[in-house]
Parts: sequence; structure tokens; C-alpha cells
Amino acid sequence: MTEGRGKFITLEGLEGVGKTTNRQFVEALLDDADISFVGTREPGGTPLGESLRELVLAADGQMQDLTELLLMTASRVEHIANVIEPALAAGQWVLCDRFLDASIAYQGAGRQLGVERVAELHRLMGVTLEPDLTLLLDMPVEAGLERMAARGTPDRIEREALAFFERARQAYLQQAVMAPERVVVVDAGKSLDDVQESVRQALQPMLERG
Ligand code: T5A
Repeated sequence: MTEGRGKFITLEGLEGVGKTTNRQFVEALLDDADISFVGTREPGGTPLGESLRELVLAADGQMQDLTELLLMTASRVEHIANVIEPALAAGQWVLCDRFLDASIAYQGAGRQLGVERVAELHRLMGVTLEPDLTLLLDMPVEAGLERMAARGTPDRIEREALAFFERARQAYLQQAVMAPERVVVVDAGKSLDDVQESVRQALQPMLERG
């Protein structure tokens, strides 16, 4: 149904806030609206990106923080060139579980590499693509980690201390302050019905415009 360039929607937030759960909900909304879309994720989304994801999240892996940032960025460069841009150019919408805001939050603030440094690296790599809408699912760090606890072995990043995730959360919220036209903060601590109603409301104007 879509004409012209597609819309780029990202889901962001800390571990366990419900990105995957709500991505499925948004996919159902797009299906109902007869909108052709690609659902994808970062790190990952391409064969090389998925290999990089395995490397960077391996529970027993060790790497420099800068290496982690470069691998996340490499995965993103592949993803944009091979999946996201072609889909948007073909008029498809793209729904992506995490994007650049995650590097700002996790590597820039969590790892303390510097938010501006992460942004500058992306500019140097020619990454200028911005989402049309970012759904930032936000809730207290501990509550999200509790939801994840039932999941089994945590990956390398999920093993970080609370302070790491607190810094990442504040950076995410700061992104929302800096880009209110793009980032909608959703209270992810509410019941799933309430969260999904907020997500639906955030998407509604875009769905109506098509
Ligand atoms: N990363 C990623 C970086 O460091 N830099 C980067 O640039 C990028 C792109 C990726 C990791 O990589 C890091 C961040 C991450 O550490 P991931 O798999 O994308 O990993 O991220 P996770 O946050 O680990 O994703 P998860 O799928 O594990 O968590 P979700 O998607 O947020 O949560 P979800 O939907 O699976 O829900 C978790 C549980 O909560 C329940 C669900 O049923 C599920 O059991 N739930 C609710 N329960 C009650 N009320 C609600 N409202 C609920 N919503 C969901």
C-alpha cells in the first residue's frame, strides 16, 4: 500500500523492558493497516551483523569497550546499507529493535566512552539516518532486570552492574529530551495492555498519514 519512502521506527530501552513483545504488537498494527514492512534488529539484521552479534554478546567473551563500539557500529553500517535503506527506498516501513540510540546509551554512557564520541564516530562513518519515530520503553533498571532473570544465562552485557544500566537509562532519557519530535517515552512498568495502548497512540498519527 505504501507510496514514496517508508517510515523508520525503532524500539529502544534497557534489558527486559518489552521491546520484543511490543515489536510483535507493532507488527500486528502494521499488518492491520496493510502496511508492508521489514522487522529487524541490532546488533544483527544481516548475516554478517548476526555473526557480529554472536561475537559481541558471547557470555564468555572479553573485549575492549572501543572494540564493542566498533562492532556495534560495523553491524549498523551493514544493516543500513543492505536492509534498512533499500527497504525504505522501496516504500517499505522498517521496524527495528534497537538502533543508534542504543550505542549512545550503552557504549557512550554505560561504558563511559562519551555520548559525543559515539555520535561523532557515526558521523565519520556516514551514518546520518534517523528514525521517524523511536518508542523508548522506560522503566526502573531493577524491574527490567527482574523480568529478564527468568531467561537463563545472561549475555556479556546483561552481566553489567546496576550503575552501568542507570547511566544508559539516563542517556536514553536525555535523547528523548534532545529529540522530542522523534522520541516518545512509554512507561514500560505498566501492565502490558496499558503499554500497548500507549504504543498504539504513539503510532496512530503515523498510521493515519500512511
Ligand atoms: N547493545 C545493542 C549495545 O550495547 N549497543 C548497541 O548499539 C546495540 C544495538 C542486545 C544487547 O546489545 C546491547 C544492548 C543489549 O544488551 P537485545 O536482545 O536486543 O540485546 O536486548 P535485550 O534488551 O536483552 O532484549 P530482550 O528481548 O532480551 O528484552 P526485551 O525485548 O526488552 O523484553 P521482552 O519483550 O523480551 O520482555 C521481557 C519479559 O518481560 C515480559 C515479557 O513477556 C518477557 O517475559 N513483559 C512484561 N511483563 C509484564 N508487563 C509488561 N508490560 C511486560 N512487557 C514484557
